[in-house]
Amino acid sequence: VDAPPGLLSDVAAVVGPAQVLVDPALTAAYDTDWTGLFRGRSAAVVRVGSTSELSSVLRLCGAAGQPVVLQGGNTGLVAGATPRDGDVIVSLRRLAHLSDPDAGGQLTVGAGTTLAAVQERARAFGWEFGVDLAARDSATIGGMTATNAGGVNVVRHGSMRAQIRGLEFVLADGTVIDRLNRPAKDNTGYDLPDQLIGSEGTLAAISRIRLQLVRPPRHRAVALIGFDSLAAAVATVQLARTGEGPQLQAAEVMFAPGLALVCAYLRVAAPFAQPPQVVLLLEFGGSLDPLGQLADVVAKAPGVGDAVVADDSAGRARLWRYREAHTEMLAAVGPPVKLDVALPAGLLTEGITAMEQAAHGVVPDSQLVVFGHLAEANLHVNVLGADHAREQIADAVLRAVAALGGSISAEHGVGRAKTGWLGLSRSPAEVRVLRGIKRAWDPASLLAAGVLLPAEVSEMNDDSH
Ligand code: 2HG
Ligand code: ZN
Repeated sequence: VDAPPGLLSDVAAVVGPAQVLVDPALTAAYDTDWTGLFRGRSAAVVRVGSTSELSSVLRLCGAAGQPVVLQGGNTGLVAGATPRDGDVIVSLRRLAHLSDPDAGGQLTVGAGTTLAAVQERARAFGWEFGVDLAARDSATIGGMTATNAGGVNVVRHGSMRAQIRGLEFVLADGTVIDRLNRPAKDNTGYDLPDQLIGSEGTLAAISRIRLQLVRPPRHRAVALIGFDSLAAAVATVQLARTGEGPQLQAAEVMFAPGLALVCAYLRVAAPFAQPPQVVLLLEFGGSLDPLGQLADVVAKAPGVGDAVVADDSAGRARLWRYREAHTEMLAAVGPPVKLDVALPAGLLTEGITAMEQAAHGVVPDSQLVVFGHLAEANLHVNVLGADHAREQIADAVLRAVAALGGSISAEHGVGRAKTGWLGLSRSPAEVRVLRGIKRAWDPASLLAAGVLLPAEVSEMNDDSH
């Protein structure tokens, strides 16, 4: 599918011909999602270099009725930034300028700034960014804002939403709205930046973000703790959250099968001689050395098998690697069916059993690799060995989660991959409101068409597809 005649040359006149890619060899990396499972043939990739270029490009596309997909680091896991055939991809990666933090720890960054660049700048000024995740070298702050990314420190600092003080954004018709430096208090109606956080590129293009940094803890310690039941690990997280003194920074869970695959993939020794069923990674940080606190938690926790602790940075990184390498490992041995669910806090064990039964009901010898953010009961469920039944596996597992009152997407978003199941987490009344919001922002429905909201015809029965 080609773009309307003349559109690409008009766009090239704005951004420069070198920033308009049409050669499939060059567009392939933008056309394909991170998992390699989703692909569209874009009409062009347009790499904008400033807010005003972004505005002009959206104005030209809008006037030509050209559908647009916004893309940052292309590390998303639900194909929210993947084009349909004929879409124009507007890449925001060149919007990568960032300011130094001010005395209060706020800084303004372009949407294309990577998470790693923000972390580095923050550190250089004695600050830290409150969100961290494994894709830090490629994931951009714009994409993380558009998806309200979570990551491993949500238990301490919240998700992206909690770090954002203001946004500059561009409407589908090219209008620029600057809500970057708004007053600390401002109750003058609907909060537009807040509506864009988690909108997955369907409402407007986020061009700049005002972030609030946090103070880093002076000392950190990480422990891997082995348990024979998930319930014991959950009880330990409760214990770890309640103490005074050093704060819980992360509480990540892994299970024996995933950990074994990670060790084989990384060619490293297992952390424990006797592999426990459940492994909890706890990180504490504080102005005082948290080792004592960690030892205390381990001593008081129920059903602890074994534990390893590190407080030097190399040792901490070594323990984190077991957890962070899960996604890479899965991509290498998969690609798996990727699901990202949240369960009601009290139903974790039951939820895992229900998800296993659901998957095995479709493909009896499929393998579930489960890990995730235990404090939020957010489990990443990656199903291997089910290539021929991806949709059916996803359907069965997500229905099992919804039946328990869980969310079908805890942090990765809905994208194109999960639209068919939106009705499992959102009522028809809610979906009607979401559609109204979409129409208000993007009346011609040119931004990320087919992302987040299922096709209009299914509105009558949003929980079936
Ligand atoms: C993580 O927590 C990410 O590492 C990715 O959300 C999870 O690969 C996944 O399923
Ligand atoms: Zn995650």
